Amino acid sequence: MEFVLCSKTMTRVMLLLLVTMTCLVAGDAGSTKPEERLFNVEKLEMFVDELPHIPTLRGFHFVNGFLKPKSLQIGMFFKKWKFHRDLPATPVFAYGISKRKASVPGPTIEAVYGVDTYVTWRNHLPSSHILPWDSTISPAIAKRGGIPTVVHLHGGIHEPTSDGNSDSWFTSGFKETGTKWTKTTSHYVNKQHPGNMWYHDHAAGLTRVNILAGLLGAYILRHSSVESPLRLPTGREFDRPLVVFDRSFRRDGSIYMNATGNNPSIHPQWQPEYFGDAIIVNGKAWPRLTVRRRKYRFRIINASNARFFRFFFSNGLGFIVVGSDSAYLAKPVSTKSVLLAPSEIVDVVVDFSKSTSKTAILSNDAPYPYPSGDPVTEENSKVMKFKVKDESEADTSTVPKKLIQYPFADVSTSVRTRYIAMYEYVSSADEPTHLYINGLPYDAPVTETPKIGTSEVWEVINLTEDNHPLHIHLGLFKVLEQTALVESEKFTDCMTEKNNAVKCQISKYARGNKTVVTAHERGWKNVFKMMPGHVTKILVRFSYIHSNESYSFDASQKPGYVYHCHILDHEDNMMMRPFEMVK
Ligand SMILES: *[C@@H]1O[C@H](CO)[C@@H](O)[C@H](O)[C@H]1NC(C)=O
Ligand SMILES: *[C@@H]1O[C@H](CO)[C@@H](O)[C@H](O)[C@H]1NC(C)=O
Ligand SMILES: *[C@@H]1O[C@H](CO)[C@@H](O)[C@H](O)[C@H]1NC(C)=O
Ligand SMILES: *[C@@H]1O[C@H](CO)[C@@H](O)[C@H](O)[C@H]1NC(C)=O
Ligand SMILES: CC(=O)N[C@H]1CO[C@H](CO)[C@@H](O)[C@@H]1O
Ligand SMILES: [Cu+2]
Repeated sequence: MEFVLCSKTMTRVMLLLLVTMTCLVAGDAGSTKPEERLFNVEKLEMFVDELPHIPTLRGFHFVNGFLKPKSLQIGMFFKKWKFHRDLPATPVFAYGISKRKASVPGPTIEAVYGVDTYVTWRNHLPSSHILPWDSTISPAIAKRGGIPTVVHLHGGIHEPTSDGNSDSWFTSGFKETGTKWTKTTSHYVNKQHPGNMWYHDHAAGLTRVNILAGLLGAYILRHSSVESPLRLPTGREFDRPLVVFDRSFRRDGSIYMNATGNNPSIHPQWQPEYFGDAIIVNGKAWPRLTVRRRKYRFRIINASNARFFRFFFSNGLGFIVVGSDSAYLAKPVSTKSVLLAPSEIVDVVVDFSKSTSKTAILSNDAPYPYPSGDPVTEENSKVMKFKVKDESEADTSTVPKKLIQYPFADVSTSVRTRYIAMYEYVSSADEPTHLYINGLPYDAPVTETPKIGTSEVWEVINLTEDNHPLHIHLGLFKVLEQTALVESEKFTDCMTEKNNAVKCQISKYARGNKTVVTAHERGWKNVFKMMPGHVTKILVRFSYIHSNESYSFDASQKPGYVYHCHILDHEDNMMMRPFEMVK
């Protein structure tokens, strides 16, 4: 059985190596009942663990009072992690400066504007994975064993050779490297606008399992002359990243991922979307935090594989949104709820002096899959609890009426329009088998070559039933409008046959209702939710957003960049395309 499933894309030699690692895991799931071994998270008491402070690493240092570039060494280690007081310790892959200090999420890297940060990412992982993986979709297969990894700084504007291209993977000790690997140290120039990024694994076909295993962390870029005048809440206690993701566990504490694919004869393990039962914040399931009656800034990063979150407070407390994925908004936006797709970031201020009760539960009511899936359960409707202290106190932090106004950008700055169509393919049993952008797999030759320093309009056509968060490396974008397709079946038929939006007369179909882009999502972003059955028009800028200076590095180098769906299970199964910048 395993042999038949796995031999499809493998030689006998590779098979010998992989049989134990992959195929047996897949086979194992069939013979014993995995559900019997699942940990019932309903048994975990919520809000018993304190919200951890994630360790921080400075990506700069002071020499004689001057800020100087810093070189960091960050390893990937196999260790155990306590996700909850009453859950046995979980084997994870964690980033850190040593095995002992490695954490899930990994250390928060703090960088400052204009000071280069260099990171040598080192793979110290064992020879086999802690999660099942699917060799039929993974182009990253280490012939000599080991786990391919590569790190992408999400939201970063930096050279292609430091972008963590999916084919630039490497195994433990750099024993083996992917086809596009060039060097051991990544160079993050930090010349962009201040804001929130995150780093995570990006190995071809393995991203979903490597991130699920724990390989992710936050990266904050600060620019004090721009940010200090805003007087937002600052400091370790009042300005905190909240890294949120979902996981399921087995009774022994290990992370549970279904090892049987939805189309096992095609892909033995791959499933179109991973959802976990427990909601984890900064490495603890449903933690709690005691807060003072004042303002706090939370940089909320959605690091789930596929779960969307719509956050709101149980006691009606609101959010003041000050920034999105990587950039400040021009003006703060007050809202009672925020919808976050996988890998989207929202930067909010919460003023607990306005709380009318002693506790505020951060909650979630997004169906999964979003938007048409199951309603949330009791467990995944709760995220964490804030206990608000009684004493009122003076608060010198503010939320100014104006934040940071970046130069005006509209369609008039666009030099061309591209059509980007999202396709899902199904088996005869009507189960998803894989997803493509523009009808092409990731490894087909480059078709997009934007010019450095220009802006382009991309019309993203979602021909599937899911909401796909599109992420573009290097470029930032503004969402211009989302328009429903009319007679979408006719249009889909044409696209399925011709794969050409112009020939299929998109303008004839893209004239349905327009969905209003919420106020806090009108700033610069690097991920946005592409609604099913809609055309989403975005303005993509291939230069800095805060100045007209050209990139301080050569963006036209190989291997270029990528754009992809950030549902990791989709990205791994080919919903990703390369692009190369030209001068
Ligand atoms: C695992 O996935 C298979 C195929 O989709 C499904 O039949 C099975 O019920 C799943 N197991 C669990 C525990 O969800
Ligand atoms: C996080 O991102 C995942 C996938 O990218 C998405 O499915 C999920 O809804 C998001 N959750 C939040 C809280 O934004
Ligand atoms: C467009 O919006 C109107 C008003 O809300 C609604 O009546 C109509 O059904 C919508 N049309 C489509 C195609 O969804
Ligand atoms: C960049 O140049 C354009 C056109 O000259 C101008 O409108 C825009 O304000 C400039 N942006 C910055 C940040 O200087
Ligand atoms: C759920 C949904 O609206 N799906 C639509 C996605 O787009 C295709 C093509 O326009 C439609 O056929 C689907 O109905
Ligand atoms: Cu997707």
